[in-house]
Amino acid sequence: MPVDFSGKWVLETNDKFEEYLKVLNVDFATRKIAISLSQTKVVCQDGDKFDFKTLSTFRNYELAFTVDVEFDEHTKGLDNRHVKSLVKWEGDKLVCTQKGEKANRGWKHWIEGNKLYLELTCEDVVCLQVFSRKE
Ligand code: YOG
Repeated sequence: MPVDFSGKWVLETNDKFEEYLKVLNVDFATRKIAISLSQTKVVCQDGDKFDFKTLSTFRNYELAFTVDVEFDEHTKGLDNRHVKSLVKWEGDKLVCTQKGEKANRGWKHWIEGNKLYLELTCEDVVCLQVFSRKE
């Protein structure tokens, strides 16, 4: 059975998120709000087609893509940059590289047990978010 990320996931732990925001040049006030937020990930997967919604009371972010197809991503409402993104499978991990102004930027998603993991990387900073299934 191939992996299926579909579902509603709620953030449980968020290690080094503020460091990640800092390296993206997110200002102090926004960082303080962002680190206090509960985040929900709503994922719809249809084979290699994905729709990710990251929801919070402060801002929402939506990203739709197909694996192995490069696309232009505007991180609107986040750090507001334009990057060229490409998502690939590495085994059962979904690995995104975000080419642009910031070096070594990207993310990885995987599932282990009943948890969804998200590793967010920029330059030398790695943030680890762990989500558990909602309802
Ligand atoms: O997810 O790219 O799941 O798109 C936010 C990190 C915070 C306010 C999470 C709002 C970027 C602004 C999305 C939080 C932080 C902070 C809820 C990460 C930058 C500025 C939207 C992401 C991928 C993988 C799918």
